[in-house]
Amino acid sequence: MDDQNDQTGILNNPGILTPNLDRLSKKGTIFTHAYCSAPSCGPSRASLLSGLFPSTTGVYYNSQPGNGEQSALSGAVTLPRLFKDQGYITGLFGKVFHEENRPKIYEAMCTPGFFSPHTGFWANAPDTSVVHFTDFRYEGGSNFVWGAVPDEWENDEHKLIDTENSDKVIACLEKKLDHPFFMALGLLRPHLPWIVPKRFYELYPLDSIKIPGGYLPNDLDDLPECAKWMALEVPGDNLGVSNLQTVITGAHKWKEAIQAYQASTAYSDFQLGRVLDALDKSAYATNTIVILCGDNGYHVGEKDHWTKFGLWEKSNKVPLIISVPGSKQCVYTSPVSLVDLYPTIISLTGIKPPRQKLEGLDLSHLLKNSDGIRGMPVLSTYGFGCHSLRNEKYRYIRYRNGDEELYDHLQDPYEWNNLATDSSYNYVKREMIKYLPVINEPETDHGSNLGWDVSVFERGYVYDNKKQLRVK
Ligand SMILES: [Ca+2]
Ligand SMILES: [Ca+2]
Repeated sequence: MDDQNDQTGILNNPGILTPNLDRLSKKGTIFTHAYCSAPSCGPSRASLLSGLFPSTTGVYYNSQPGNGEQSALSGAVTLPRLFKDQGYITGLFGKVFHEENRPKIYEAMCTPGFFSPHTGFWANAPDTSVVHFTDFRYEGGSNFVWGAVPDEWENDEHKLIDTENSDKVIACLEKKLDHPFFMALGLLRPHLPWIVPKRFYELYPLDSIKIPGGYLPNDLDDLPECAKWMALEVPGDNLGVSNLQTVITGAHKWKEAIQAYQASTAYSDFQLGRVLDALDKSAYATNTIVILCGDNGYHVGEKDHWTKFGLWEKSNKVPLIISVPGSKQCVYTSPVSLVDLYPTIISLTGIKPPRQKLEGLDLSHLLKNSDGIRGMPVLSTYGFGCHSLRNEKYRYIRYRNGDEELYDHLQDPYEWNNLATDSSYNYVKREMIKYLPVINEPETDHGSNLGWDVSVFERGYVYDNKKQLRVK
């Protein structure tokens, strides 16, 4: 699920309807504190699918290829390639890798007839002039739009792309397959644009929508300048958005945007349910491992920030469920990483490992023992030298210029109180710093569409009283 944050039923959010995530979680282990390696689609997926950290590969941004068939991943064998090379039927449907419109890459990794490349966020989306969409427009990001389409369109030529790709996976599960299979379905929603059938919007009447509990006015006051810049300027790949919170609240669209995001989660969950139904009815019901995950977290106003592209809890926390046939329901609460999936899948399937040295940890022993220990803080990275570490109690953030944040999650789950300048916590910082990556590949390509000025951390910035950044 693309851009699915922790606003799900499985992560204890009353009123958020994800019946199919709930259903899957009853047949496996739910990881209540799972985090991406990078709070952005491309580098997160590159890390998950290669088993390597962004700081090792240098794949930090969406503009960089992250599919393993190109040089940016240093020839790492990606998960689908690993299974294909060892005789599995291998299928990729929708947004699995981030790059759009690269059918040749999917073709190279997949069994003929078992793929449907990522064709972009607007694929199959209706003309916005045809149906009623929000009147919110933001020139900084054409994706930032939402609206409902008629329910009946789902059954005819107006099928949305996630419905269409789910149909393709269902059709594969109805086939008699003469080899074991590895299949990945990349659902686009709840990524923008939030275009889903009307009935999903109707689940959340506008007057039921609440401002997020994690929002605190003036939350940024105790942050270093780099963090303020990251919160307000969104060094964000494809949006180029500046101070989106002010724009959205100024247009009185905060609750409407949250409604659209929640409706998109519900739609994506519905597609998951259709695939799970097909699996349950198939010949593979009792011998298939199912893994459900997001690729990055998502802010809807917390820290005056929208989307992902940050090093806080909200940007990095994702849903993760691993369901192995015959396993019982289990809840694991210590932090784990999506980079752990590669070694875990190897362990669960018995497939031979790739040539690259995997950097995640095998979680398979935790599936039966919720008291087991992963043993290391989880690393998330956004940009060269900008890291975040999360253990059971603390989140420590360190930017490339040395700026820091530290939060005590037992006392402060929303990360409101930055403890980094309190010397009584120096021992915590010293312990965390040991786990920062030793290798930090340079930013070989920070891309023309990033809006990310690589020198921002070195130059030093100040804010004026309108929260606009000015060079010192
Ligand atoms: Ca994403
Ligand atoms: Ca604060």
